Amino acid sequence: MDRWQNINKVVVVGLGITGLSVVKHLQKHLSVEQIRVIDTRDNPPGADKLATGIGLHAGGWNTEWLFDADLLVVNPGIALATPELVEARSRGIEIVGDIELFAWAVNAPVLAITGSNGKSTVTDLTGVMAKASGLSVGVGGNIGVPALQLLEQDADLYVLELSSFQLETTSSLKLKAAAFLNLSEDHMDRYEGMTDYRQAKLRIFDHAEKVIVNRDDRQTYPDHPADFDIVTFGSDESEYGLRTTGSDNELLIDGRSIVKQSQLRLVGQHNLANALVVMALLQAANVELQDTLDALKNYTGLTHRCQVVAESNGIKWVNDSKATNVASTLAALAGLQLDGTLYLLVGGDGKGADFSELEPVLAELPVKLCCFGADGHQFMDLHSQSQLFDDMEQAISHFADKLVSGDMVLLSPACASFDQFPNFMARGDAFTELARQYSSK
Ligand code: IK4
Repeated sequence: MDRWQNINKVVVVGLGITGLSVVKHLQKHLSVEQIRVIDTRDNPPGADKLATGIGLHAGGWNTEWLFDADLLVVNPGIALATPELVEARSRGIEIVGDIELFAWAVNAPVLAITGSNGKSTVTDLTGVMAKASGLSVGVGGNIGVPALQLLEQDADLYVLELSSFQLETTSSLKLKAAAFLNLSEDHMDRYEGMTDYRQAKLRIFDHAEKVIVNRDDRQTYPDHPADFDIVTFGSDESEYGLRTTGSDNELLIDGRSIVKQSQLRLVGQHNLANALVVMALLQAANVELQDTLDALKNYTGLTHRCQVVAESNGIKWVNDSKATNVASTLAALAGLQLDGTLYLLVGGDGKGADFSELEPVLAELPVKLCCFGADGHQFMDLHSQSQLFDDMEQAISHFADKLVSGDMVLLSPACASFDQFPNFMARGDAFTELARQYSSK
C-alpha cells in the first residue's frame, strides 16, 4: 500500500531534532513546496538547519496552512488536545507522529519499550547486547537518534524507546515485541489522570507479536490479556525472574540461572528488572543470549543516569538529571551508598506532580534538600532541612565550602528541566561542569 498516494500537502508541527528528521524523511516522498512547518515557539530549535524552500511559520499557529494540509505530523511536545489540532481532526485531516511515518517505512523487525522509568536503560542495553551478537542495530526514538533518522542506515533490527506522547500519534507500528516496564505518576500536565496516561502507553501492544509485562506492576498488563502472547518479568522465580542466594541475586529464565547480580556492573534492584526485560526482548527477536552476556556484564549505564561525574577528597558528585519524575528519584535514593551528608538537588518543571511520596524516604536520610527552579518551592515542606535557591549554581555555591569527606551531591530533580534548560541532558551537562569546577577548588 502506498501511503503517500493521496497526500499532497503536509504540515510538520514542531521543529527541533525530531521535526528536522521528519522533514528530511518527507522529502523522499514530496517536493519542498508540499512541505510546511509550524512551530509555536518564537525561535524554534533547528530553524537554521531547515532545507531551503520549505515554509516555516514560527511564534504561533497558522490555521490557513494547518487546515490546507492532508496530513499533520505532530511533535510529541504538543498536546493533541490543543484546540487547533482538535479542529483539524474534526475537518478530517489525518494526524500522525514521526513513529507512525517510521512504521510506514520500516522493513526490519522492531522492538519497542515504554514505561514511566527505565525505558532508556532498557532500550540502550538491548541495543548494546544485540550488537554484541553481531547484528546491525538501530537504537533510538525518544532517546538519542530520532526513529526516522535510524532508517538512513540499513539495520537488521531496530530498538525504539517510545513515550506515551509518541504512542498517541502512532497506530500501525508492527512490533516483534513490545515491553511496558512500569507505570507511575508523570505528565499530569498533559493527561486527565493516570487512566488516560496508562491507555496511551497500552497502545504499544496494538500490533505486537509478543507483549512483555511486569509481574510486580499489574498496570502494565493489557486490559484483555487473552488477546495477546504475554511474557512476564518480575522479582519472583517464574519466567524472567529472580532468585536470592545468600547476599547475591540470580537472574533466571524459567528457573534456570543466566547471570548473577554480582557479575553485573549495573547497580540497584530496579536494574535487575531492567536486565530481565532486556533478555526477554532479545529472545523475542531470536538473539542468542549466550553471545550477549559479556556485554550485559560490562554495561555501566547511561550518561545522566546516577553517573558519578566528579570525586575528590571523598566527596562524590552524582548526575541523575534523567530523573524527571518522583519514581525515578525514589529509585536513585533507594540505591544510595552514603557515608556522610546527602546534598540533594531537586526541582524544575514539576508537571503537576504530587511530590509527597518523597517525604517518608527523605525523613530516613541525612539529607540537605536543595530546592531550585520554577517548582522548587513545592519541595520545601518535604524535609526539615530544606532551602530554596533560584538555580543549581546558586545552591552549589551555597554549600560547596561545607562539604566534607563522605558527602554526596546528587542531582536527581524529580522534574523536567524545561523551565531553565533545553532538556535534561543540558541540565546534566551544566551540573557536571559545576561539579568539576567546585571539586577542583
Ligand atoms: N510547535 C511546537 C512546539 C512547542 C514546544 C514543539 C515543541 C515544544 C517543546 C518538545 C517539547 C516537549 C519535545 C518533547 C517534549 C517533551 C519531547 C519529549 C517530551 S517528554 O515529556 O516525553 N520528556 C520530558 C519529560 O519526561 O518530562 C523530558 C524532560 C527534560 O528533558 O527535562 O516541548
